Amino acid sequence: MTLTTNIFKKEFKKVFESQHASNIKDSSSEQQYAALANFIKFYSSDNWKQTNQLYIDEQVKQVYYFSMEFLPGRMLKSNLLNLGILDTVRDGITEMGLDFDAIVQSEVDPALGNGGLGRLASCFMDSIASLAIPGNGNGIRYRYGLFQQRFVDGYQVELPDNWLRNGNIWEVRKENKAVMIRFGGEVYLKEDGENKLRPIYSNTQNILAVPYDTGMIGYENDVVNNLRLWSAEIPPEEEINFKTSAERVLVNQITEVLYPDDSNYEGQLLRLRQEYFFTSAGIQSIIRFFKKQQLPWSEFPNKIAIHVNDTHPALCIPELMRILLDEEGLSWEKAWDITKKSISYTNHTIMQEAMEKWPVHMVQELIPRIYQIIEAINQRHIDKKIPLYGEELTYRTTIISDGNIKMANLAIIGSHSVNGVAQLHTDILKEEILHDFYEMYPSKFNNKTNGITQRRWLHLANEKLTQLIDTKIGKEWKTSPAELRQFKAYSKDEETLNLLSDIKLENKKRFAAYAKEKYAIELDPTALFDVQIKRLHAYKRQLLNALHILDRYLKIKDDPKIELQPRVFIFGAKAAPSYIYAKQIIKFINALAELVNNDPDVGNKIKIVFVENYGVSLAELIIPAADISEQISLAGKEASGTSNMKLMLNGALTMATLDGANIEIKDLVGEDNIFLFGMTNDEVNRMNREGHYSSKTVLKNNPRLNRILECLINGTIPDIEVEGRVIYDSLVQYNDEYYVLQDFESFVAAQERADILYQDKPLWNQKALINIASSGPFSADFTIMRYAEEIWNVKERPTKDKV
Ligand code: 26M
Repeated sequence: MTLTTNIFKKEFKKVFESQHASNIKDSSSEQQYAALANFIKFYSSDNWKQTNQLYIDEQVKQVYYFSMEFLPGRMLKSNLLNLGILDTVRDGITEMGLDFDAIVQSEVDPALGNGGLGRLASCFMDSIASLAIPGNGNGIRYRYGLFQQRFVDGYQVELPDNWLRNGNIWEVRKENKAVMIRFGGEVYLKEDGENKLRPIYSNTQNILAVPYDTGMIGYENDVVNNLRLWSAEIPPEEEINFKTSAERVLVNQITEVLYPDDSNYEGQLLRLRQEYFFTSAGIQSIIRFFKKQQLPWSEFPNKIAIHVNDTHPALCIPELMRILLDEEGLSWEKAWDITKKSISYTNHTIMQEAMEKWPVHMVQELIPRIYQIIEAINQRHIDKKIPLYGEELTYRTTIISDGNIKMANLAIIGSHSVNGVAQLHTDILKEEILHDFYEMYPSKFNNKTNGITQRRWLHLANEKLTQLIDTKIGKEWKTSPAELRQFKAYSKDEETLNLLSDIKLENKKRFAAYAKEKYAIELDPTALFDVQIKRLHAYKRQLLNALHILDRYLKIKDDPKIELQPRVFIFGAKAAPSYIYAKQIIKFINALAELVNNDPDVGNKIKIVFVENYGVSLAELIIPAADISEQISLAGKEASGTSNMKLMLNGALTMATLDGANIEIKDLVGEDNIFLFGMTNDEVNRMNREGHYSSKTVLKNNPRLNRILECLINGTIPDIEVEGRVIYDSLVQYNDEYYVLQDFESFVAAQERADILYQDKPLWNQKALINIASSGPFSADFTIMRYAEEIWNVKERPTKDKV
């Protein structure tokens, strides 16, 4: 059935009235949202069922993407877009006298992830479905998502994110697919009748994992894949065994809340519980599905690919081994062969403090059988590799050392593929961080540069720009993102450039309206909008950005008549609640904003907006309004970055160090269309090696910078006595770990080049257009095609339309 506006209006009214027994005109936008989401869920349910059935009937190979985090963003509009009914429904809603945008905005944005890693997982789900690849997500249904951020006197305050308060229309609870997860107790191995060792468990605590499924709708291809999120419950038949309320609390705790730390690993027992809970549940449900097909076990790797998103789900490896050995009775050799062939692993960070390791005693107590298997994997690794590589190298690669289990080592040894997320990152893994493993397994290592879905990040977030591109080069880029390069043909076309700049202005006005309403800040939409949006971390150097603003402020104070390109500096960043230094930087930037925004000498030359509670929805508002994209991490530290790609796709020019995917952006747009500054990775390495860096010397030779830093401690900025001192000391006394001062001069110089270029509007617009037209290669569609071909060995399914 093709949905026309009239049919839609009639059907939607029916759905609404059956639910509410009242007139739609008298309802709230939340109620209208609920009715519309239900309508769409119903509308897509046939395709969901049929996609699933087709995978069963054709016994196709399927990929399972295991991730502790997913950040899907609001789903109403993206589902409408992918179903091909966005305009029909929007027209219908409008004709009914309802406010479509208000309905869209009243959906909650599920924050089941921290940042880049979680959003990448959701971009991948969109591309997997849109490429008609048989794929599934596997994760945790947290009762509370990432904390909501508020500022109180400029300090970050965290509030719980009760995202399920009004229910979640997209999910379907599948009680019949629940599985049991075993924790704790004792285990020993006993010979069964057939000369095999079987584990005998006692005193275990059994917890029920109940899946909630959400359809992942492909773009105009009738595919609906599945995202399965697990929730922990007390098994009804064991109610009696959970006697104390403490025991009950423990169960509910497992899937209660997302850990809000994306930078610093802490060995918390509850986190380990979460990791085993969702990997065991996912692996059990895969095994169940595979067994229904009645194929020999040797076929398992030909039917199933299991991807672990960072090491968080690395227990997939011993869990799959456990089931194959203990429950299915396979030999170690067979089980190990199947496991390695099925599993692949992505590394997302080289920050040592984020590398997961678990104390042996913790794993032993919580999941004793899994510990035995990890120990056996470790021992076999040692026995096999010593004759080949000698003791020294081999002992540097063991899974267990110093009483800890190193999860990256487990993930590498137990998989057939290890990938980094940008070329530089992969090179650093191969040559430095994981070099020993690279010597052992050179062919496991490969690069898969991250990507983003152009459907959410251009089509939905920037509909005006989409219209312009559609009229110039057609609509093919939505499924063939390489087509975006055709837009380059308009880089000298005055009319197109003017339209492009009109659209940017309109998007900036939209953000300005938000800032006015929310923060009562008046922004000049013709100012240059300078954007840094990402988690707050020292290595990402929001501090460098802030020091540059302070530099401008002092210039204005010295000479209030100075002519400066007006700029709006936009920040969006959450700090991990335990990351004190990051929170101090937030306070500093907020205090600076307070000072600068209210100083009459400054006027429109500088405005600072630090948005509260940055997340996917705010990204969709900010990114289309950006002129400059701040990607200023210390070279070698940011694995890839993905906001860099989203901002480029929306016509922002990148202010960049040669780090992560910035290098690939530079290669695509050319050095004339990006602002580069700062040390390279090689230069940073040399400095680290030689150990000569002295931030004090940098300061001694740079009185201007010295004066800027003094402002942190001399009262220029009110109300940062503590924070100013801590930040000052981190730069001066503790020698500036991330080379903020070293890169400062070249950063300021690059910003001056940006100011000058911004005066030349036609040239600026031309460079913006070249950025948009060069961003096709960063579509997650390409990234996923490479995963599918080079790692997972899964095929695109010919869709109904394509057959
Ligand atoms: C680990 C242990 C305990 C609690 C939380 C964690 C944890 C959670 C998230 C650690 C790291 C987490 O995320 C890391 C991350 O987001 N990395 C980013 O991944 C992006 C996608 O590949 C890259 O673009 C970014 O450069 C990288 O920083």
